[in-house]
Amino acid sequence: MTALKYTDSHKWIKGNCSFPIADIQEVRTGWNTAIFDSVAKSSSNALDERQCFSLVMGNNYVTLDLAADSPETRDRWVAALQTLVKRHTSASLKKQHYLYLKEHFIKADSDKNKRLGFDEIQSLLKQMNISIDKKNAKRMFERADKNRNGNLDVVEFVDFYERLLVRPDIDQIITSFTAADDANFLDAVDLQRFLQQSQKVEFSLDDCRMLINNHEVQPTFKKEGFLSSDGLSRYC
Ligand SMILES: [Ca+2]
Ligand SMILES: [Ca+2]
Repeated sequence: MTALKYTDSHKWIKGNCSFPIADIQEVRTGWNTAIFDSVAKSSSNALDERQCFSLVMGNNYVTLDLAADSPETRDRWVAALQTLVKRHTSASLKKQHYLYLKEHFIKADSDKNKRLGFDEIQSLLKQMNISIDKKNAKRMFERADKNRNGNLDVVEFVDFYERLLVRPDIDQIITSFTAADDANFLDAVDLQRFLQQSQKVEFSLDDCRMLINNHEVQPTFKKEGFLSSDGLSRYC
């Protein structure tokens, strides 16, 4: 699913009634927007806050404020929408991750032959602050070189990079503590829960956000406040 389309007979949503999932920044329950704030202050208000929720949309954070016909229906809508948004975010981040690696690939291709030889890979690993001894790097390079032409194309390089950073323990932490289905990152709340339950240390959410900011290396993840397996392995 890529968009929501409003098809009810009520007319109080004017104009466009179709919204890309990608535009939803946040799903809020209750009265937590300017519109609902004015509803809360109105003496003629007949709405029940438990039935209300809002979608915060786009870069301008415009809100779409909605009321379901019961609190149970509201909760089902909110749970489903939050799952959709997290899944979309996860897919989008995977794409961004590929583009991030492709950008490194292009920069590392010093002779511009659209392939990386072992020397170019070694320079790139140094530039990316990934420490691995030459023998292991060579072994992994050869394993990634599927067509055995002595170079890595971009697909082989992505495979090489991901194998390089594979840490089953890190993947297990992310699978166990992420709140989103099949997500490949922890947000600050997930990280706080991991630190409390597994490391027995108490960090505030602000501390967790700072920790993510300090350890995440992928710009898109950092901007979203997410810690990838790459970032977590630099912390653990
Ligand atoms: Ca090259
Ligand atoms: Ca190759």
